[in-house]
Amino acid sequence: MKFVDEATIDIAAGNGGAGCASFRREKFIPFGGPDGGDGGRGGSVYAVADRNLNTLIDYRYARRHEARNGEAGRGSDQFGAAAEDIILRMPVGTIVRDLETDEVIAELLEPDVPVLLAKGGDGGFGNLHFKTSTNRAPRQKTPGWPGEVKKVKLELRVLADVGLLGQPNAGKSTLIAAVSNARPKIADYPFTTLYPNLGVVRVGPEKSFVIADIPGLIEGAAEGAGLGHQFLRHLQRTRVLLHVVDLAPFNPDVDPVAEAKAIVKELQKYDQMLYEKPRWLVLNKLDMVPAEEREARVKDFIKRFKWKGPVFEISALTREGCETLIRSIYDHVAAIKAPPPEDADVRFDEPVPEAPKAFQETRATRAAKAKALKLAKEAAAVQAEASESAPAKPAVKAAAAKPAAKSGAKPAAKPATKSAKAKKAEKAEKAPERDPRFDPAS
Ligand SMILES: Nc1nc2c(ncn2[C@@H]2O[C@H](COP(=O)(O)OP(=O)(O)OP(=O)(O)O)[C@@H](O)[C@H]2O)c(=O)[nH]1
Ligand SMILES: [Mg+2]
Repeated sequence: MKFVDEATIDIAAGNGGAGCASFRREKFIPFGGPDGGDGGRGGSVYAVADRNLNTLIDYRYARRHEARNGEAGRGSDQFGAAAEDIILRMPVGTIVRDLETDEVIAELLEPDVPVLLAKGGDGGFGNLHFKTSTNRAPRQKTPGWPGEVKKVKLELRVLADVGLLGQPNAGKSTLIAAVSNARPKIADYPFTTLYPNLGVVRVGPEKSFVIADIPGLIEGAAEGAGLGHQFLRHLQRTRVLLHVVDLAPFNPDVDPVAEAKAIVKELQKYDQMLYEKPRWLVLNKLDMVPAEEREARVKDFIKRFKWKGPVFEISALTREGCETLIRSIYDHVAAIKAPPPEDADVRFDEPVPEAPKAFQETRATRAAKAKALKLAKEAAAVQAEASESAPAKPAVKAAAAKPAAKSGAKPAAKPATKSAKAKKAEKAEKAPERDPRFDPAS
């Protein structure tokens, strides 16, 4: 099936049905009252990601998707039926954008989760809705609300953990075929791969990651050379990029360093974020390099390419070095995917809540406290003097002195309670006298 990763479609949700104004008319039932029902809701448009789809080709052919309108209300208390919603199935990883505002409406990352794209209009109200005790024969009704109409752009960005990047013929498809279950076309001419291929790499039981092979990139791709650079969008969701370099080019005049630099330049031209993504260097076709030359050639490449990141030396054909590569990738991807450590129990390290404003110490209360303390000290000193002259009942006197000092120091506390009492009394006075008619005694 043809791979299509972009499409523009029109979607239209259904309008709500109109409300109805009608009255009950029956023999021997005069003034039957209003009985016009509400209109039904219009159908909405939903999008849902489907694991079994991998292209947007369907939306190149069917470009308009409309939900039906809600039914109008009728007499005899009949409400209109709501219209059915329509569900558009798209590949996982599709981004739905409003074409006019360029706003992202939905990103379909989870399969089988419906996302609303356009809401159907609500139904109008029938006159049944407007009846009140004072208006028993309402003639009002409202039309249904219109459904949302949008022009949307669908863009597919495949969901993969690892992306392969490199010149045509670098051996990207050979690598993905060697390590994953994908079986892309492999041939010794450039641009064999025309659309992204996904493969699942199984590292162990329950341990796997997804790898994406995309078409080769060449210098000038930003200007449309080769297959252009639009398919680089499929690398945007990956967590690490593998820059595959052919270290034994068929044409001896070709310099792998210059080619690798050109790729990096194109990457930066396409998207700065993609350029800054973790990138690992994978030097391929080492089986073509004599064993004694390998080390020197790899060193020379790294030096001239000014590379400081991780380097892997492999041969996709003989699968030499592939095991180390996929284990490193798995460790990297698993570390990123690992859920963050669970938060410690908040009950034990929650900050102590601040005292409410009413209980916070004000300058006045602090001054009052200090005054009380001073008075208490003075009383204690007097007490001590008295006990020196006559040591009878010292504790009782001190106890008597303290409350006196305190009450003297906090003059604000008593009026406050008093005022509350006074308020209560006032309220009691103000309360209207009970109606004697309702008094059970009378
Ligand atoms: N000797 C040798 N040949 C390889 C190796 N890897 C790939 N090749 C050959 O290189 C040629 C191109 O390989 P592909 O995997 O199609 O390259 P590609 O990067 O996918 O190329 P495009 O899809 O055109 O971008 C094929 O003939 C492969 O057999 C390797 O490690 N050693
Ligand atoms: Mg290929």
